[in-house]
Amino acid sequence: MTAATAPTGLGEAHTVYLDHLADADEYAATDLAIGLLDAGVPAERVLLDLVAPAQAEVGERWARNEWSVAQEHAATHISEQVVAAVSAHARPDPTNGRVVVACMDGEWHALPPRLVAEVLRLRGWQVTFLGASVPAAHLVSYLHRYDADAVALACALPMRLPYAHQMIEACRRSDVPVVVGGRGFGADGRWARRLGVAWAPDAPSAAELIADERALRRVPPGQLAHLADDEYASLVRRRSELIDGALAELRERVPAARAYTAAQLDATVSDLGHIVDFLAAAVYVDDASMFTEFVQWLVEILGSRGVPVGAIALPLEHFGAVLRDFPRAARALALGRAALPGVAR
Ligand code: B12
Repeated sequence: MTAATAPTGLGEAHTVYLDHLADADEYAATDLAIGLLDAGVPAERVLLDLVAPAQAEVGERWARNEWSVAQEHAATHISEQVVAAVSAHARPDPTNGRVVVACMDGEWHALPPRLVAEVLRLRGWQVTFLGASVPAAHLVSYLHRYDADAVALACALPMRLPYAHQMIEACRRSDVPVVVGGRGFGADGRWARRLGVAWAPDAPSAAELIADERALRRVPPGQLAHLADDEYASLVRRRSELIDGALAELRERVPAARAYTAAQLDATVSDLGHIVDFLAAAVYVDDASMFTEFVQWLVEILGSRGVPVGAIALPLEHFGAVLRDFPRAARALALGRAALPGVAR
């Protein structure tokens, strides 16, 4: 791209940036971002109004099966490089305290909290970014060593919330205030409220919260009394048995499933695992809407890959029958089945 044609406004830049991601053109994407900085666009805007929405669009293209996993990986790698280039270009002087930003254990979506980390840095915080999947014990010992004023924890997948809760509690026990964020807590943060932890919808709100320690610590307690009924713990204990049972029934009722290749079998086991994990997480926060939202998402993902709705209906029916004595799981499964297209309500 020549200087004369380089976009200097974010609106126009968005489309061009996505084209660079589609072409896997790392240099062009980086030049575009740095060009915007040179044209006077603040670094925070480049991160949040260019890179972040482009990544969301990458996700939509993957979900619609327009982009392969390889194309998504290439695009994400480039966005990570762009974030690094923008931060290196800005290099703000730290004037505030120390913040650690990390992904929950088992969470591989490191780019969203990386954007949060860079925005905090731009706003004067001394930030250590620990990246993807940090084990709770290691995080806690790091917080002590680093003498952190706050920790920001990311969770992109609702099914990881039970683990997220363990990590939040571990940080709390070491008396470091916690703020959480990411799609995993629900678009309105309702599952963060359920866990009793401060939540920020985006990086600027996270920065404001962290600057106000009293607000960060003044959070209503979680509402998790229902966990006493042991339903969540039993579901977790029975995870493998549930997956094996659903797979056996699928093979019995759908002849084609008996001829699955190893890769198809792997994908099916992984999908069944996701169903059980989302169900367990919905039971953990006692909110069936988490499960119905997941079912609607799964219908779209599998539908765009030519997988019929029956492939979801069957395991939901199976789990419904096996878990009939689990009232909260059974309710979520019934609502999940009702959310399937073509199912009479
Ligand atoms: C890139 C990507 C990946 C990469 C991540 C690599 C990396 N380095 O980050 C990889 C390949 C690892 C991946 C894996 C998976 N992914 Co993925 N992924 C994405 C994608 C396309 C982009 C993520 C991103 O950068 N988003 C941009 C950020 C900026 O958006 P954001 O989350 O809204 O962030 C803002 C706020 O939420 C908030 N925020 C975010 N984090 C935090 C943290 C804190 C502390 C705070 C305060 C605020 C905050 O601030 C941000 C900026 O304002 C998303 C699509 C999407 N819409 O996000 C899917 C997406 C999140 N992935 C999805 C899925 C399903 C998966 C997999 C399960 C796929 C699979 N079958 O294996 C695995 C799970 C891996 C795991 N265990 O973590 C789904 C989740 C759907 C659901 N129902 O939950 C999505 C939504 C794709 C889709 N459209 O369906 N993924």
